[in-house]
Amino acid sequence: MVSVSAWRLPQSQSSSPPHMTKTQISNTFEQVAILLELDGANRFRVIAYQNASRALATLEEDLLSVVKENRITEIKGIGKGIGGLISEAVLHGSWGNLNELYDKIPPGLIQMTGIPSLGPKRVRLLYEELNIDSLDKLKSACENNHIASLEGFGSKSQEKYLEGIELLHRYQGRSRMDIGLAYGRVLEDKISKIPNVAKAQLAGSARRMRETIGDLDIVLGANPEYQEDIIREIMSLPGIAEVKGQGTSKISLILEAEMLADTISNNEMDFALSESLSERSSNATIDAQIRIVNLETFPFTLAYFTGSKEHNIRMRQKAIEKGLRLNEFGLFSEKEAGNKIGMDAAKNTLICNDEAEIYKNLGMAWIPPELREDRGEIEAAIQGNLPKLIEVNDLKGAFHNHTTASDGAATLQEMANHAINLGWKYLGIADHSESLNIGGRQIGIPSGEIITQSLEIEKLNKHYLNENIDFKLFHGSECDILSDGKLDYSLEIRNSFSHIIGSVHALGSWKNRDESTNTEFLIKAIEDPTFTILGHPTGRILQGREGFPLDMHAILRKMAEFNQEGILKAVEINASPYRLDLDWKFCKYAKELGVPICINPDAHDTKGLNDVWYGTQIARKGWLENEDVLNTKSRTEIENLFGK
Ligand code: DGT
Ligand code: CA
Ligand code: CA
Ligand code: ZN
Repeated sequence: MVSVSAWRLPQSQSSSPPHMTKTQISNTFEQVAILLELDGANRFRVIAYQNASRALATLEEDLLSVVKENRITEIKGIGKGIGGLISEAVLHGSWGNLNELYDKIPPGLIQMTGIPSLGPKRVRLLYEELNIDSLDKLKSACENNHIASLEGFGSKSQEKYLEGIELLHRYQGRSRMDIGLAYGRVLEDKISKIPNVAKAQLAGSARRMRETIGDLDIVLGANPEYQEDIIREIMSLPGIAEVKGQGTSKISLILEAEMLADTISNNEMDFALSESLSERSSNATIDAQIRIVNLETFPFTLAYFTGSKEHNIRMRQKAIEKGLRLNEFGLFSEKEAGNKIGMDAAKNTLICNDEAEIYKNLGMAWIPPELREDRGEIEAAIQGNLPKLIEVNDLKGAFHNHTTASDGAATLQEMANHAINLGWKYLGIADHSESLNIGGRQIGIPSGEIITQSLEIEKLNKHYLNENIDFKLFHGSECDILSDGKLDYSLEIRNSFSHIIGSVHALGSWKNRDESTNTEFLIKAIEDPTFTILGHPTGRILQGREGFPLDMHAILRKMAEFNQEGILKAVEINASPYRLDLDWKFCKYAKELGVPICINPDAHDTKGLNDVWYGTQIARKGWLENEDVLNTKSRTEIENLFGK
């Protein structure tokens, strides 16, 4: 079975040869053979790597000696070229130019080879003929009967591929934030409602709002006498696909979509939890671990399993500095505990009623879970200058949204009405620009047709004015950044828009170029006087494809220069849970440089606007406050910044 995540060449773990083992090299060559096939390479090259992989897997001798004694090509199935690669891997831990091959092949193609009945040759065919480079595209091609007509494929193939995709989704390692949180919040809610559960709270990466979630961690506090009954109740919840383990203090489960059948209410997540969530997660499963503790222990266990591991390690250091020991059971005197461990050591813990009291005992303010990544939050909590994090209700609008004029599913008016219902004061429309084609179909608005949208927007804005509706549409464009860094459309057309979201869509040439070239071209685009906001900066799709290489720090520094001169250049957090790009790790840097961040839903229908909730969580994770985010500003401020 082929792994479904992007592949990477192994890195040496040792400071002297052998840098790679037989198994590592054998597995790598197996991957190389698949990558070469996906790349359409000569059949003999593919076979050469397959043979070499097999030869290494069955080699009994010590590989380092064989290499040192120059006998590698004496092994049957290993020729000169591959022999050289093996020596290099063993002696130096490097891989010749295999890197290029690994970088070149879209991860989506590799994922597709994970479908049992779909080999690399056919994947390549589907890519060449139908431009299918992801599981999602394959799925929709199957559902729309586009594959049956290809030579060598039939409707049977389509059925098998759909089954295969289903299988892959079920066993994929991590979940996107939207799916993970949906499961997490529902499970938390259902457990909270079980009789005699005093407290149940989601911890782990889900509480920290990571963009993807490995497994769910729930901490449950209850009186010991009730715990047995509570465990029995949990085991009878709907949507448990499998029980991986069950003890008196810990349960490990695999959850499936049935758990989401009745959606939760009375929750801040309602903002984002739309019907589409259960659709999105229909074929995904997720692991969950539930820890059951006494009420006195609850805050310590919650803090511990919220993590991150890096944050916990720093917290423990802070405790040690005070002669204390901190673990998931308590905070207590190091001296008294001596060599006792776990619960036993924590018997005489300081009483903490909640997390805030734990932090207080260590001389800190309570740290919001999003920040617990050891990226300066401990220092800030000691100095009392933690950021006051932005909230979704601080947003007054958003600037990157599509309508039926390009590839959106809702009309201008429908989008505007939904924005008004959200309480927003403005909405920026940014449909795709002329040159955007997908699979040969034009998606973008041709130059000659922009005027139609422009007049429509003008008309609606007049209506809002006349009716005293505190709302305005901004007419922008999501303008393609072409491969040489030029912007799509003529200067005259670009000047007619209120704002330009500059986005790279044709990723091919960007993915095949090095970081510095990409950075240079992107800076060229940013320098264009009409450029306002950088859209989905790296083009990544979470769990789908990596973004193109880019020096994000350099990009942000360039933007900072403009902002210092009073010229707005902002970067978006694309709030779609599929993207969440800009990555949160760059937000703090942008903030420090004074580069405004814009939380943009990139909505393609009305519900899509709600995705700003996810973008806001990522902004919080990136330390952002109200004032760091462009779309918290008033309409007048925006008009001034856009200069129109
Ligand atoms: P995930 O599940 O991969 O998305 O990420 P987390 O952060 O939820 O990680 P997980 O589920 O392995 O563990 C939950 C938390 O438990 C983690 O954030 C910190 C804590 N934890 C787990 N293992 C260790 C450890 O070895 N040392 C420390 N200090 N904390 C740990
Ligand atoms: Ca976890
Ligand atoms: Ca876990
Ligand atoms: Zn876009």
